[in-house]
Amino acid sequence: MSEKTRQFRRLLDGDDLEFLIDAHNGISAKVGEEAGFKGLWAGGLCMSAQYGVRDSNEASWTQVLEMLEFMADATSIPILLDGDTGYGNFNNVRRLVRKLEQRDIAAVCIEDKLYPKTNSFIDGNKQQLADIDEFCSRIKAGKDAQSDDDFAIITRVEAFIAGWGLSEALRRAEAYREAGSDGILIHSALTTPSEILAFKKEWSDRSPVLIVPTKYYATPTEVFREAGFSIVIWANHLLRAAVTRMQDCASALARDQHLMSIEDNIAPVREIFRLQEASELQDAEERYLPHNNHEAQAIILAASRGAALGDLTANRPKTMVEVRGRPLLAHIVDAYNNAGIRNITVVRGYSPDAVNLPALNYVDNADYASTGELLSLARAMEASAADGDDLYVSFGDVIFKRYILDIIAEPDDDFVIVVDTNWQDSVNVGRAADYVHCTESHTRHDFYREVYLEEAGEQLPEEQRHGEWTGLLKVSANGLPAFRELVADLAADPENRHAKLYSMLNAVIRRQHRLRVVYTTGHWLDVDSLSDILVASDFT
Ligand code: SPV
Ligand code: MG
Repeated sequence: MSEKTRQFRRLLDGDDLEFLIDAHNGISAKVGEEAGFKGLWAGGLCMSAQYGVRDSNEASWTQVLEMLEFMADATSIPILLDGDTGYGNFNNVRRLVRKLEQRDIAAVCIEDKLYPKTNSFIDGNKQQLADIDEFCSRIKAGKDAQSDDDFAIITRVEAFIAGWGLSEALRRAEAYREAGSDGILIHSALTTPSEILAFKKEWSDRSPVLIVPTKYYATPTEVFREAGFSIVIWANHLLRAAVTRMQDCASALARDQHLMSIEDNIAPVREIFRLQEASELQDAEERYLPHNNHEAQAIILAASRGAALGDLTANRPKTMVEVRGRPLLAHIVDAYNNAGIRNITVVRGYSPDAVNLPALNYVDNADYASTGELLSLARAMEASAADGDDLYVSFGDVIFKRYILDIIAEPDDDFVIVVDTNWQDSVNVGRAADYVHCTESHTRHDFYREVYLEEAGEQLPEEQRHGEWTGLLKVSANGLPAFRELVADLAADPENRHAKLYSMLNAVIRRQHRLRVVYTTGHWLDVDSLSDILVASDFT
């Protein structure tokens, strides 16, 4: 016996008004379940529409079955299939029921029309109803075919749709009930619930009654509850929502020919991975595949207080100042985590006990007040895990969007930095910045050309500036041993006690390594002042 058939029975026979939402493929089924629905309606309209065909049995019943299998596998709640007319006569219905049970579908609804059917909202009153006795033979054959007692066959009365009145609807519903139907779906194309309410009043509780309020959508749900209906089916709303969003997205892309206008308004790729349960596969790979112990790591330099923030940093360093209710550091960690980087080392200095987010490695630079960023990096490199995969370095007061990590991850050079083309901003607000001079400036047309660093410095003359370094550096697994050695050598030189991090970039070049530059414009924020905190609150 299937748990899903029992779940559906509880919805159908229980005292409360219950709701099903349309699902038409695996991902919409999952979205419906996650929203809290206790059951799904695999409607003919939406199932056919997702295949791009009409709701007129243009998709074969086995094509419907194939999609149902994905939907059932993706979810743990019952699915009521809109089985149209049963795809033929009694013989087709009994085969359908057996195949549905094999795929863990909890129930099917068949309507009293002829194959091939037409959607009820298209010329309803031209539609021909099935002969009552012939339709009852479909119900009986279906009930006899089911092997699970809890599998339910709902019968849909189309009398109102076809222009018949209440007495024909009741006569048919009663015949179907006697033939073994487990519930009646009474359908109406009016904009008011008058027909279905009149039916329910007369039908009373002879068997559960289901409704599809697509046309009488303005009716308060309380009316359905008070009338004693069993199940309300929101029959096409996920599909319609998806179509609207897809149309918006497609026309924006066709118009702008650029992804930036839509990227932040659509589900991130990682949300798709989550819905697909990609992490389950990663765990399985851990269990079944030979191990590769290497994992990208990040170092966040967060030792300084950030005195410019005044009282805000009296008891905590700048990296713990809150933006949108969470410390800056948490936003930075999120960005790394979302890129799959979990091995993160944070260098603490000022008020180290206040830097206490979970799942991070900490290294303390007790001399933070009398040493520079380079020394903090050296401490972290001494303490951090062995070589083997890429290393990312960034500052504890620089937040960045996913985009920044995407563009720095791409090149397979040993050393890569992200540079903002808009260096003038730092001059306008009088903020210290690490300027860079590169082999080429950024141009929109040739943005994919390979550009390398030539020099970095706070005092770089204006005419030589191609951008501002964001503080983000990636060192490849291949470049890491040389980088380790270089940082250790620099740190050992007393001259470098106060050195800023950009001096390390110049040292990389002096040792004849190529340092690749990828340009961005925006998508990151260096939080130095109170006004930066305000800007950061809008930074999504
Ligand atoms: C469906 O969702 O496919 C239905 C309901 O059968 S309706 O489109 O209202 O006929
Ligand atoms: Mg239908």
